[in-house]
Amino acid sequence: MKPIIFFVLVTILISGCSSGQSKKSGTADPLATAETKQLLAGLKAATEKGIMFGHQDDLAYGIGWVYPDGESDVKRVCSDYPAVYGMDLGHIELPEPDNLDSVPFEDMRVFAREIYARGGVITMSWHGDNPLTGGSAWDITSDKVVASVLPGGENNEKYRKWLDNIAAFLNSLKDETGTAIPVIFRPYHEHTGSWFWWGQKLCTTDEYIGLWRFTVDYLCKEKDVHNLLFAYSSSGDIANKAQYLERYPGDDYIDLIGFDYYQMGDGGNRAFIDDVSRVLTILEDVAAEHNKVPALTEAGYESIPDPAWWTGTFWPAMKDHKISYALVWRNAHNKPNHFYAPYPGHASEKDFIEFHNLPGTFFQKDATALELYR
Ligand code: BMA
Repeated sequence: MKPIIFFVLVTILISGCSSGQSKKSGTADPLATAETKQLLAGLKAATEKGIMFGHQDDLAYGIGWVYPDGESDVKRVCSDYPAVYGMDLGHIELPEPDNLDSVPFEDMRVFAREIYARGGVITMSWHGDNPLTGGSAWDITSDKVVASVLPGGENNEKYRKWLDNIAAFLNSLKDETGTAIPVIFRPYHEHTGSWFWWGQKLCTTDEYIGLWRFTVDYLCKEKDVHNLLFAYSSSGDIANKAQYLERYPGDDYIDLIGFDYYQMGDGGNRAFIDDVSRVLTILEDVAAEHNKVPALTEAGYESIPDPAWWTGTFWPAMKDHKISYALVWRNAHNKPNHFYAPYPGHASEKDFIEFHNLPGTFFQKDATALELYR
């Protein structure tokens, strides 16, 4: 055998063995339900075809309305729901009947059923309160919070109870046949910034990774939650792969990877396109190496002051990248100008319809056709 052929054969054998041995292609939770596993496979396959559009609290409220059945600002504008629906679990840990933005958890349960029935994707973030001080997620007065909730810490028992409340809610998400509804769970987000109690300057790398692993292990192994895909998402201030991965909990704990990036101020269109595109390249690189699904987990331009932002800036920032979805933040009904998707009458309405009609953007009708759960 010629040395070169021998070398090629050995290389093929080694790479075949290593990918066969690793559990990288499975879900972080090995006991994830069939539908949850299928969702991960469905997201991977769809990423090759286009980018799904997501909107936070899409069904809960919008500009001038709160909680009526079937409403959605996105649908009001383009006659189609988003493909991805964001919700937030903040305050379920306490527990309270409504989340931190006044959305009743009972309503979220109904939304989850509707979304799953039409083949949409659900992702839940968690702006959980500060378990040490009793303040909000943004209370950064102590850098001992994460240490206090880890095993051995003074708040570990309390935190287990908080996770019990999360587990009970997630386990209650069922369709009409009793099948658990899969959810992309995205806790401890924007951790490369220092504005949440789990942020960069508020805990060490080991503590942050410990928090993730404790949470995943506790939910999946002790509370039998098996309808979750886990998403790791940094803030947008990412310079390189090493920084992105500094606090990565490990391939066995993560299914999706992403980052959050907002356009601030006027005239920053070029900077948004360049920056988002640059970090998406880093993300795609990490996703390929770790066999994870990449997504722009939060994005937007508050109140969308540029009428052509959707096709002129948002789409150019991501169009050359293979990512699963891009989710814009909520349309607050009680916080003036705090909205990220258009509503009927908004100046960017027409451009958003064009964005919806692009072959590369997927909304609910496309997601239904993609059969992500089958
Ligand atoms: C922030 C704002 C807040 C909100 C929080 C959690 O970005 O929208 O008003 O409470 O997200 O949804």
